[in-house]
Amino acid sequence: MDTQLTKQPTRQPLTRGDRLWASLMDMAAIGAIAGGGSCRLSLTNEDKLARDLFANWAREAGCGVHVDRYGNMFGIRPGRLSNAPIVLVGSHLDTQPHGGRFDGVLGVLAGLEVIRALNDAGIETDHPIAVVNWTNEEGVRFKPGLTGSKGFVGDLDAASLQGTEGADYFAELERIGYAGDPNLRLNVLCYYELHIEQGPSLEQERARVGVVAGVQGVRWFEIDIAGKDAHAGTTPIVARSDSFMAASALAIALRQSAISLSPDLRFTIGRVEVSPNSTNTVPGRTRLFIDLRHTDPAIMDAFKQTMAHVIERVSAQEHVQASVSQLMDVAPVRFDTEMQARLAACAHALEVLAPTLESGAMHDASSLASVVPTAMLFVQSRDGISHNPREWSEPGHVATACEILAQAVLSHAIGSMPEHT
Ligand code: HGY
Ligand code: MN
Ligand code: MN
Repeated sequence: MDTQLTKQPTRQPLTRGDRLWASLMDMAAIGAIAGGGSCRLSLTNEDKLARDLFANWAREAGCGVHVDRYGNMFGIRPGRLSNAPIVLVGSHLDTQPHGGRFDGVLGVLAGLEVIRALNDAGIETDHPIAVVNWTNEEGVRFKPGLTGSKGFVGDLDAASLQGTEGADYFAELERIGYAGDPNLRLNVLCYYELHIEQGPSLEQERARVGVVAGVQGVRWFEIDIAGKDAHAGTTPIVARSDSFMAASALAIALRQSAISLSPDLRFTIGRVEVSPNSTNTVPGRTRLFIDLRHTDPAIMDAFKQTMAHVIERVSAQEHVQASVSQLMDVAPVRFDTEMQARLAACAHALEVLAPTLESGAMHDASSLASVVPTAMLFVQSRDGISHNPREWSEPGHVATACEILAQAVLSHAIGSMPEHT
């Protein structure tokens, strides 16, 4: 039972949770999949439709819409001081293949709701406020993930961008009409990201929202295993150089290594490519894609060393050649403590419990935190489920979080702290 049901905000909220919810559901209809989720892989036609809808909404809200070299979209609401740095708020519209309706989308549309609400209230701010849609946060179609936000902060080697199905990132931007201005630069005061927790903590604490202290580090690797294509019927097992069997032995051995290193080390193989992918051919090539996460880079360094030894041992025993490459490295981040305090103060002013917690999931805020003061607010996820069509957050929780976000953003944009600090 939600402990805040008995306490109602003492004043009229600035934002409209019903309007935000309606926009969430309208956006969810683009790329809708069975089970109530959405599939909008970055730079696909579904992503284009979502971008078009977001751009229309932003223009209707009086924003100028700007696109940068990486396809990041910025809806900018002017402030009184046109040269003042921008208060930036947003997240991503791209999804996982079996994505939910809230991961990323909530942060973009809550940012839009903040702008809509300021328009309704006739509030003019000193600083401009911009809502952003970052490109390819999920990293499904192109590696690395966090592509747009990494590009924005200058932490991306564009030449290293890889299309997982061979697509070309910049050609796809061109194809969907979102090849932006390579010279676009924004002067950002600070960045807020509202996101679903994607984990169980807030539900366990019976809290609607939580202030995020930091995000664990994330590294992606590819292990490319070369064996030998062979006939399934005529080749004795002992005579094979079977890349898939080697991959299987590696996967189990590496998982055991991860468990032995640290119970908090998150080791995942979510993508495997087997070639030639034919039932009656012993596969000559298998590629494993690893997602590794921990708050301590030294633990991930230790795993990397162990992985090299395990690959050497298994390759010898399975008569294959294997190479490993690192596809992404997102350092652990700590968010701005003053901005965390603002979020907590805004929650307090609404008489809402807002515990502090760590993020197991990665976010574009990890990129922004390297260049500007950054903070995140989480909304409770039912059963902690995400990257799954069953992802769900309560409308009341979403409305509360959006109101807190609006108050925090406004406190920067008009240059004053909320009460109760
Ligand atoms: O992978 C993540 O943690 C994020 O949800 N894309
Ligand atoms: Mn996300
Ligand atoms: Mn995600």
